[in-house]
Amino acid sequence: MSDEEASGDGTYTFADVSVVMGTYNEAEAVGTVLKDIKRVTDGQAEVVCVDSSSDGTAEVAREHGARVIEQEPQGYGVAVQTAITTPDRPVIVTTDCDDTYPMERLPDFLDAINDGYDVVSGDRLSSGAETMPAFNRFGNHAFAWLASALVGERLHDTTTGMRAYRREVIEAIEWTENTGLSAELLLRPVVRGYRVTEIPIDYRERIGETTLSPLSGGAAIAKSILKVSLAERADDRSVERAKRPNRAAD
Ligand SMILES: Nc1nc2c(ncn2[C@@H]2O[C@H](COP(=O)(O)OP(=O)(O)O)[C@@H](O)[C@H]2O)c(=O)[nH]1
Ligand SMILES: [Mg+2]
Repeated sequence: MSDEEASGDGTYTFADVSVVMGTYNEAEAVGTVLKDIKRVTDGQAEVVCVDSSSDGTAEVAREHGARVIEQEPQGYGVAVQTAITTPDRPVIVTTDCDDTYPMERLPDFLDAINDGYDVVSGDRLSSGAETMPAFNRFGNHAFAWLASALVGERLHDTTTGMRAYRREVIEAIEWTENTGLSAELLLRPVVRGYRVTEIPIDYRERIGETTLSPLSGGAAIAKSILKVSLAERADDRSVERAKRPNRAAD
């Protein structure tokens, strides 16, 4: 039996899953999130927190059995890049540590991976996301429209924090973005032809204060979407060109 097939029949269980997150002064929320993960996965999922807090989040996370990696605060994407590249389990789930994402849906994410998807993205916007501040909701819809137009595929929520990935996808791609990492983690696999699906999820009100500024954060995300989509499209075209037989006129 290989490591990749812990249940013996090629179907992943929560023993094959790492749930990972960046944590930045989330002491109020971290206990709730980690308890939910433990309950829903029967304590089988590994939890990795990349922590930059000064409010005791790391201690609470350790008390709840998480593996904690301490890091200077350098932004969302720096923490999440460390978080997704740390586990050696075959399925990696990202989430925020603010109690906004429904951990009770973890089984649905795992089911979609077991159905053959490489990336399963939790779409907050299709169900309304009424708990999201209106400015953010508007911005997130706009990002999804922009990204959809650029990659030529309808995507509903490009900035969600809750996704499941096969580890091969994480390892095959070089990740470059910080605030825009969430969009990058969806767009590069889409353009490269990985099997990507979105599943609608509910989104709860945050416990504690947001760490991201909507204005400067929003500008950084828009820039990442443009940069990543255009770079991927250019690569896509050069692959197409390389596949074409040589012609004398070229
Ligand atoms: N380690 C670390 N985590 C971060 C940093 N910035 C944001 N996070 C975490 O990343 C997640 C997303 O940030 P959040 O404030 O929820 O952004 P929002 O969902 O857009 O409001 C949260 O769990 C934060 O604690 C950082 O600089 N370092
Ligand atoms: Mg959040």
